[in-house]
Amino acid sequence: MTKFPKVFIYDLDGVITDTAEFHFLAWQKLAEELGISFDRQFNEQLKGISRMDSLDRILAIDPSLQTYSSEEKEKLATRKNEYYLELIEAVNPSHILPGIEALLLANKEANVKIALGSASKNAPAILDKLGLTGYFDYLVDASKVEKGKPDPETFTTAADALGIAYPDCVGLEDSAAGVEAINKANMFSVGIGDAAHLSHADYLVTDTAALVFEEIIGQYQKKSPRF
Ligand code: B16
Ligand code: MG
Repeated sequence: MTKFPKVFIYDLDGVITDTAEFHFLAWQKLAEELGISFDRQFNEQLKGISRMDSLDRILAIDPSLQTYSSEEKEKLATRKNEYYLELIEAVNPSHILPGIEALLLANKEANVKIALGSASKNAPAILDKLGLTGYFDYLVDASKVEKGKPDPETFTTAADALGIAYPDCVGLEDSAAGVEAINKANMFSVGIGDAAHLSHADYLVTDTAALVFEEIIGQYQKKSPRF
């Protein structure tokens, strides 16, 4: 019998909406205040990574910035989040990336469950602002996991909560760390973005507008002997 996935687990930032850009701008503002700078190329490695891990990677750019106590680092991370919250204040349903709502509807029509697998503590609030919360059967955000991406826990937590075996899951991600997490969970990975960062995805599309439900299912079925 042809195998059909039972759930799609969506990353949030960079997949459902382009908050990845706001994370970049907020980190850049903090970095400038600390006298360091980084570009979009460097930012690729921050995608999907937790707030504190991102700060550690930024501080590592300058060896003289290794002296912060954990309390001071908490304050820096909070300051970045304040910049980020200002940037996302105006987020509304028009900020849903192209193709995403059609894909969610296709999930519903095919009775394939929908979960969120995000590293962001702000994820539930952003889903609400986008008006998408009602589509989701289960939400995993940073508060539900101990180990962030590239550890598979974000994705396995969603599957476990829904009682679905990992090979029956499709994960959608824009980050290298997230695709690695999906693969490690023994799920089918859909990468959204650039082959330079996401060549390890089972199936890669350049942007969300290229996501087509039937195509993802076809690619999943081609690869499913792996599972
Ligand atoms: P917050 P995702 C991730 O979300 C972002 O990609 C990453 O850049 C961010 O540092 C992380 O969430 C934590 O976000 O500071 O809002 O808790 O891509 O996994 O949906
Ligand atoms: Mg992301």
